[in-house]
Amino acid sequence: MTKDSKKSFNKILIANRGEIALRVIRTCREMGIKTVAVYSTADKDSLHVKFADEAVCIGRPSSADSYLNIPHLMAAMEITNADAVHPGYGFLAENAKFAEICGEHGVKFIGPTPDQIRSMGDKITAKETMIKAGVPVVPGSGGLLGSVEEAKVIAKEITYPVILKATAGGGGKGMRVVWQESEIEKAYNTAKAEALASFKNDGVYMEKFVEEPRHIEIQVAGDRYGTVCHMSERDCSIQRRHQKLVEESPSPFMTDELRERMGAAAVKAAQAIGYESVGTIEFLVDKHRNFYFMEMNTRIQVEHCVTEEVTNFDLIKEQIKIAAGEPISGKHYFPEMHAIECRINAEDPFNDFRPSPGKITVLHQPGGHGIRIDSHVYAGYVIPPYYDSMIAKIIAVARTRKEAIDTMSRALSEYVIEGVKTTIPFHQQLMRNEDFIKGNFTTKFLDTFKMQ
Ligand code: MV4
Repeated sequence: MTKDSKKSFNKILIANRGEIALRVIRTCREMGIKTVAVYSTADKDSLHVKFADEAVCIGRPSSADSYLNIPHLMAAMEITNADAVHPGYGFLAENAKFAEICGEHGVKFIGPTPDQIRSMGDKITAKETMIKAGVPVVPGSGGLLGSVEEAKVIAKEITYPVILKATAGGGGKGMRVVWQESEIEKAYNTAKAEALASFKNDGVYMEKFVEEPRHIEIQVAGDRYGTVCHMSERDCSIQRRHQKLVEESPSPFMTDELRERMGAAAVKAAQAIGYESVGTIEFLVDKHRNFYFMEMNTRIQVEHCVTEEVTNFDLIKEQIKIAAGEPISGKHYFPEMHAIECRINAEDPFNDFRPSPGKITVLHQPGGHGIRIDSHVYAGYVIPPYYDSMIAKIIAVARTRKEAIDTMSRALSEYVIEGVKTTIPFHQQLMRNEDFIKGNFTTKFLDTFKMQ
């Protein structure tokens, strides 16, 4: 740490595991902030445990007993005297109750306030807030559906196809597309049952179904003084069953004019809830370049790295500084490079992406010009079966999209992982796919993609 830089926090506890725990540790070290890792017994040999200044075991392998166990985490904060907690993504990152409990115990939650988390957690409330703020949303029921009869009336008004969504949902659970009136009763009942089972809340609402959209999201940062800036977009259309596999910035579908409009809408969205942290506004974009607010992610995301690479900006550092009360610059950031991220999962792309946990016997990670790898794995590491299967993110950066694809292809050809199956062959084939190379893809792309 340089002499004149101000220390925001003394010690940050990272309530997470894997590559994101390591990512936070790296920035903390650069800022001169001490770190505490927490780990389950399944993660005792994990790199985040070795690289943190201190480490505390918080329980058995299952997430409920460890990374989701609030009393265990609070005890770890108390015994290590941490003055802030970084939740990473997943686990408790968007748990308003956890953020609230941290505050009550004098530990700063590095993220938005509990109220800000809550205001985006319920999708109908979020949508109402966006309508009031003048952010475009997909036309629909406006509120909860009270009956199948009501669903039929509204569907007739907005015209088929329509989509039913859980108000407590997000990320695809409890969603049903309905193409004609004869299907609506069954779809309504199953959407409600799925919502109840997944979220203990059976509230569903309806929207016009946007066919073959792109998923384009805008990174934003806001501070406690009301300043919000937008920081380029990410195209996350390459998804499989609502799991992103590849993200890039800028979006090949973007124009300078659309970026200005979506950026302005994203700023309005964040300002509407007084957002103070880094966050993401997700939009659906149709073929005519109409864009619609989908949801807001009130956390740092897996794919934040592509934004860091195209804007040359450390988003974790910004997130920590905002939490410490520092003002942001207020200027918007535009992509100056092209970055593509491939998620390397321990999954078999030749066998329906089945998880492939186990020991990594041989490992060679690529490097060279334009390559960044964020990963917690090493040769001899055992991938536990209890958590998600992402083991690395590889990010290629270049001046143009074509060069970024070429750099990614080259790096993937150097990648050696033995002992477990990985998604590397999938990414190699994708980088050679004609439609991908042309930037000609929507969220439907992977439905028809076949491994050779
Ligand atoms: C939609 C949609 C089409 N029309 N809403 C999927 C996850 C959740 N965040 C919202 N999702 C969608 N909402 C309307 N009105 C299509 C999807 C969707 C999707 C969105 C982004 C990325 C991949 C997707 C895959 C299938 C469906």
